[in-house]
Amino acid sequence: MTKQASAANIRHWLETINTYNSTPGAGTTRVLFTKPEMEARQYVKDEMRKLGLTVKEDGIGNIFGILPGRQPELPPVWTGSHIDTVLHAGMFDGMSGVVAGLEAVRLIRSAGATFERSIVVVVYTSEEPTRFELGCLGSRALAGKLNLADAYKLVDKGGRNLPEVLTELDYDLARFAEIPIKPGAVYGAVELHIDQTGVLERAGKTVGVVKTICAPTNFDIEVTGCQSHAGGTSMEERRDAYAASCEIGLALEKLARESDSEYTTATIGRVEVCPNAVNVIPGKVKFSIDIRDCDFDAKERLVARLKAVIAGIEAKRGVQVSLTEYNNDQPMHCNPAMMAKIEAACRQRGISYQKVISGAFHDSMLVGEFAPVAMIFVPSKNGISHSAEEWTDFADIAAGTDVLMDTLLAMANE
Ligand code: HGY
Ligand code: MN
Ligand code: MN
Ligand code: MN
Repeated sequence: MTKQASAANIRHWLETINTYNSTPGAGTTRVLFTKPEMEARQYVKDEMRKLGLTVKEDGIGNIFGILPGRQPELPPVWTGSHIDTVLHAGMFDGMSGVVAGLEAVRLIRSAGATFERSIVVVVYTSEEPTRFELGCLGSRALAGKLNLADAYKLVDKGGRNLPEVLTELDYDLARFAEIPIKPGAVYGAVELHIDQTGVLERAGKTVGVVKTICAPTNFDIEVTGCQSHAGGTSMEERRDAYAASCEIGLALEKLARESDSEYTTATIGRVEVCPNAVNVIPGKVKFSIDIRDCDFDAKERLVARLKAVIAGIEAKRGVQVSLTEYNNDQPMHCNPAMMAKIEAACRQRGISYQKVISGAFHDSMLVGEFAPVAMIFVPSKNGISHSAEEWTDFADIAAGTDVLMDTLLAMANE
């Protein structure tokens, strides 16, 4: 189909969603099930209905906007992404994929295109770990990897667990068991997302065809030393929990840099120093570890090496280290046939593209547990994301949407 996606439409939807924000003037913050996020959900559902989509929602708040095909009993084709954000974020991470899905189905409808399988635009609940420290809650539940018992273990900083929050919002917990999707029940899922690196921009390419989605392993780590006087305790006799933590951090960075896999990252993003006082040697330090890799075995090898390094630091410094793994996801390889469709659409439209790896995880990482997946990346300016500086040209999202539309239509007629 030659129809061109409208950059103006895409801009309008993104700018309107962006008004639902709890930190105006300091980037965009739309945390799961807070007022701005609920308002944004309502706006997207209203826009889906204006497009003639049938709107449904499951027991964890995944939203489905359904455009029926001529054979709606066949496994449908999905597209979509998330509308929740990290703190002080930009306006494109996640939202671009939802809006591209809306624009793709608008074009398909207005062109009167015929297709057999239904096409569904999905808003996945809580892709970001912002509220409950674990990402992809909606897609994780769809993949049967987050049941109600697991959900009770998710507690936010206010001490409220996910089922409590869902109940307060009138979600029926009895429906939680209905959420998982059986393998084969969805024909395939294509997600458009911003690149969140500088790879496409530097290469001068408009579209990234994702080969593999890296997966995180997450730890909470607690280092316990001996809190004591900053002046009275000599350098030889102190057991400094912060210095030990720094040594662990630098060792982790070195292990990630020296990894033999195609793409590895390791990040310490959250640190708490106790008692956090100028003249007291920290007795306890708690921090997060986020390790990503495109190869699960390489990630496991890195974790084993890290644990060996930590044992050495414990002995040398006389500290105790507790490492609690609370998540260990599998990297997701995208479906080659779907990737080929995306590439064919790019070639046919004269849109430049290249294959890429996603260092960021996405809902497609979990959706791939029950359906073949593919992702279409569009360039991030200066490679910046998870920041108010995040930017992607609307024309690039429109080009990606054209490719998305072609791919969805091709799959819906298979
Ligand atoms: O952390 C991630 O990769 C994603 O942006 N939530
Ligand atoms: Mn409007
Ligand atoms: Mn993100
Ligand atoms: Mn995202």
